[in-house]
Amino acid sequence: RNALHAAVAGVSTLALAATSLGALAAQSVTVGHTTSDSSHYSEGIDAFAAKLEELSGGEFTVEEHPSGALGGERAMIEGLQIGTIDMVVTSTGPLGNFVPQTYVLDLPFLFEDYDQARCVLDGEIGQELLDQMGEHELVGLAWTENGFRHLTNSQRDVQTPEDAKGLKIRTMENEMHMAAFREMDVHPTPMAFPELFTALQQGTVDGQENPISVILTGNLWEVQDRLSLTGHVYSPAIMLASPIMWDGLSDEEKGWFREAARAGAEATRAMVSRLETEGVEELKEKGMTVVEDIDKSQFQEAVEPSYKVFTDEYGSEMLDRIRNSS
Ligand code: EAX
Repeated sequence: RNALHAAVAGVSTLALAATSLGALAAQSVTVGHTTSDSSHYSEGIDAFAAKLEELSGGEFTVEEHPSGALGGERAMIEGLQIGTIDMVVTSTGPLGNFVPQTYVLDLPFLFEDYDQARCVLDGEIGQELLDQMGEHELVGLAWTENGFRHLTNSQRDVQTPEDAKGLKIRTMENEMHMAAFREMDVHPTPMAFPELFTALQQGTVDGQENPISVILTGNLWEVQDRLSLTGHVYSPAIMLASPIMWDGLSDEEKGWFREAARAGAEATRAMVSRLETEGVEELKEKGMTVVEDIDKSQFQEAVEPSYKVFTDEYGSEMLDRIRNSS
């Protein structure tokens, strides 16, 4: 009986040892983003984590840091370059400061709908832009999505560009977005996302613009009572990795990351699509006045001169390719 006991104890000790060896060997991957843990990015990171753990047999685990806990998007991208963060899900907001080729994606009214934007990003053009990341000490794993951006403010119902004139609007730290708002005689105030809620609460700015998911899951409806469904610009998002982590991976492991990132993007896009309608209803229930009847062509006309700001600096080749791709 003692011998049996000893044998059983031995087996469980062995099993324990194997488990802790496994745990030791598992590499934790830190992923940062600015949105909340109920957001479309978080949904994507959950799907990414599940897929990566499955493909790697538990070799990698994912540690999510939501709500800007690791900083704003620009600061996190810098973190990737110096290796203090392994991965980031970010909008293209500050990305053009690092990879100017991506500015083309931030032009207002460039994409007509989700299908067109997703198709371009999943095709040759999207792949070329992902590859560009490599020349700027970044690794582009997959395009994912933030969504079409809509305008909110605390002052008045905005239905036309005329209504928006004179408002102080927080924008992302993005030259193209700022140029577009300047053309509308709106005062753009660039700011990192983690500072936005307080700025709205304290009235430092009158409004901001973001996709429905961000307005809803970031609780911006608590400090903004008017929403205009302007859909003035498509906001791509990207899953980026640090080259410092990446260079330590084998080709097989890199393949797992890429495949998992695509699974993450799919989950994020599904949630963005769902909230584009359901989320607006929820925001109404939370007390926002929603201006739905917007003549987008008026806004489009108002921001049109910002295209020249872009082409003067970066030419029109990529722009033409995107336009011809639909
Ligand atoms: O990427 O800064 C922003 O308004 C972004 O849309 C947000 O951080 C999610």
